[in-house]
Amino acid sequence: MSEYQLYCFAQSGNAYRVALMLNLIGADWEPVFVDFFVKGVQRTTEYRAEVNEMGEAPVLVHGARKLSQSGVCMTYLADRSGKFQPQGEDERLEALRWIIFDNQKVNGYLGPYRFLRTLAKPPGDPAVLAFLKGRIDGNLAIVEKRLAARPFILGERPTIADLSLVGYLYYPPEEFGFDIAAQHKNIAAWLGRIKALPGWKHPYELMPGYPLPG
Ligand SMILES: N[C@@H](CCC(=O)N[C@@H](CS)C(=O)NCC(=O)O)C(=O)O
Repeated sequence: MSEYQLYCFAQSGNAYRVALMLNLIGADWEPVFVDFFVKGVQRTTEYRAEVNEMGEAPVLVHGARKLSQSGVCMTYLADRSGKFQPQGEDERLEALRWIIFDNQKVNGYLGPYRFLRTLAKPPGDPAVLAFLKGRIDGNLAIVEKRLAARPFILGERPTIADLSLVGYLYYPPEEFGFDIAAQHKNIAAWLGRIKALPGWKHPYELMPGYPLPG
């Protein structure tokens, strides 16, 4: 058995953060498929009792330890590997600030937007989609501005704050109905820098469950 197991599925940008980090740090890991769309395993009593009481993916398993919340999983991996780790109190707080902003307002809106637009059956209410799109545009503009002055979110080197913020950003533009990279040149360049890191893989290559069964 591999050292780490990650409960995940290909369409999950929340899980992708952790899968990508595991790959980038060269960890010995394997995915455990969460059948989110067909069986809805994350909603079962068993999953909530044995895997994650919050009913979510990702969950990172390391020996007897089970961690959820991608920000927590990445912090754990950064502390153990020394890679993508914010250095010192100021950087640690700054990374946490961007991870929370991301979870709530960047990928925290992008994930549900893409789900309601492209994956949910029936698709979401247009008024809800319009609300989310307004929030997404405003928050992507904040990230775009941040990246105008520095190559990575905290400065000169990539940290877990970057790996959090890229969560949904490599999925195909058709799934969102708009092209984030084409509309944000600093975000596009930053996505390119992260993509160039050794071990980078696309979410559909890294995690099981793509394509979805017809
Ligand atoms: N903030 C969490 C978000 C996790 C999350 O919402 N995961 C989704 C899958 S992408 C989920 O499992 N949702 C449960 C459900 O909708 O039933 C993280 O970063 O890990």
